[in-house]
Amino acid sequence: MPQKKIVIEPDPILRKKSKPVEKVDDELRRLLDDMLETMYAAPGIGLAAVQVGILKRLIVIDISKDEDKKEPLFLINPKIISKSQQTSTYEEGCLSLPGHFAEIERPAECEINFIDYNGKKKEIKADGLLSTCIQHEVDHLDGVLFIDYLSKLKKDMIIKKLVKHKKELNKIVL
Ligand code: K2U
Ligand code: ZN
Repeated sequence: MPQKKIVIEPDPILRKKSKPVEKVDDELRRLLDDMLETMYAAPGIGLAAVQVGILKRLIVIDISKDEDKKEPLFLINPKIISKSQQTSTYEEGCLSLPGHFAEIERPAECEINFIDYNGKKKEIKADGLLSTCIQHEVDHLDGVLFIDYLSKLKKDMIIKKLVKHKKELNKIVL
């Protein structure tokens, strides 16, 4: 399955709201498989469809550390239905903001409902890194990036560096 190109910030598509999926069929499963392959190759532990330029409410996640014991999660039309009062802080990164990391505080636990790879409705509770990753990815589906939780100064500095990074990349490609 072909890996897909990851959209790098700043890019207007990363600020758009993704649309719900109407039908879970083989074509959608092929897209989910391509997203998962793209995520593993990056490497990353999560990826939202908008990060490969597709405005559908689709997320793939795999926080398993063991290369041989992959445990992918496919989230179709995920909806966060509850978040804990208690918070936790993780150093977050993002494949669309390569090389930038920041400590981000989020609700420690969350509960989501979604449709799975086979079209079945599911509901799970998450804590730890999985909870953080789910919230990070659902943010993507609503056009929100982790840098939006930083001070304007820090956010503008990261975007300025990414603009320079993209110019350098374009020089190499052209
Ligand atoms: O949106 C993304 O690019 C997914 C992030 C996943 C992530 C979300 C929250 C906290 C940490 C990571 C990418 O996988 S970033 C790459 C990465 C991988 C492992 C740990 C930290 C960052
Ligand atoms: Zn991200």
